[in-house]
Amino acid sequence: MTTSTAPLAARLHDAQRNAEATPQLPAGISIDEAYEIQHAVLAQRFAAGERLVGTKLGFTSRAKMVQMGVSDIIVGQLTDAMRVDDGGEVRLSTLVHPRVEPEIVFRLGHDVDPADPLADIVSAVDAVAPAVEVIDSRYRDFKFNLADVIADNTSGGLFAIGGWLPVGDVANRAVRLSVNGRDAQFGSTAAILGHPLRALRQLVGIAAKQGFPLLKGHVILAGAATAAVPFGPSVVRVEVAGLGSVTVRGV
Ligand code: OOG
Repeated sequence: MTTSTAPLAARLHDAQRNAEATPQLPAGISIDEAYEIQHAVLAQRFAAGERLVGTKLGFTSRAKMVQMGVSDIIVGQLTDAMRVDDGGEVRLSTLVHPRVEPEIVFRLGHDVDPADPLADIVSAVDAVAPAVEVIDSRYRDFKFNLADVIADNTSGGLFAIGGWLPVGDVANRAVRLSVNGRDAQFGSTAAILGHPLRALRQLVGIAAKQGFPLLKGHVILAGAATAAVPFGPSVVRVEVAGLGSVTVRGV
């Protein structure tokens, strides 16, 4: 990379803090360099007192790949400051151009060592819940390439989690996202790589390569099952058949 990581990370961090869009990164940044920038962005949040609470996968469904024109699985980081209570409010002015997505989320009951070739992340999961993710690209017009979006913490914004349940069959559950009571997106957990547990297995490899810890209590967003929809002042509800629902209100 010709440009050093630090100024790019500072620019992305400021864009997030000030809710102001920023231009895409210079061309030619590799995927490894993009994860380095992401780590540098998150380091600024950790220095400000935030805590890592999990990871999020992106582009695990065709609907998302097609919507954004990116077709590789990506991983971002979740901090405690990104968590919104179920039923809680999201101040839209703190975000650039937020969108919402329906997801399911897994919780780790014990640490997983991503470097261990025998690591079994599926058996480490102790609970599952419906989730709503508020994504927010820091790039103008929500336009980015693969390296840009990785560097920008994979458009990570905020997330809310519904009630935790023991992991049963999550293979083919209907997923519904509604806005002010009107249906906005329908899908199935099968849209997530054919089976959402596949997303977890993919995560281990990326975590090993890019230095993401997978720790007891961490939550893992498996990636949206449908395309995202713009988030304006409204009540957004995600329902996953058999898993219940979760709601956030944009104000
Ligand atoms: C990138 C984040 C994608 C997902 O669930 O696929 C993502 C974006 O679309 O801005 O979170």
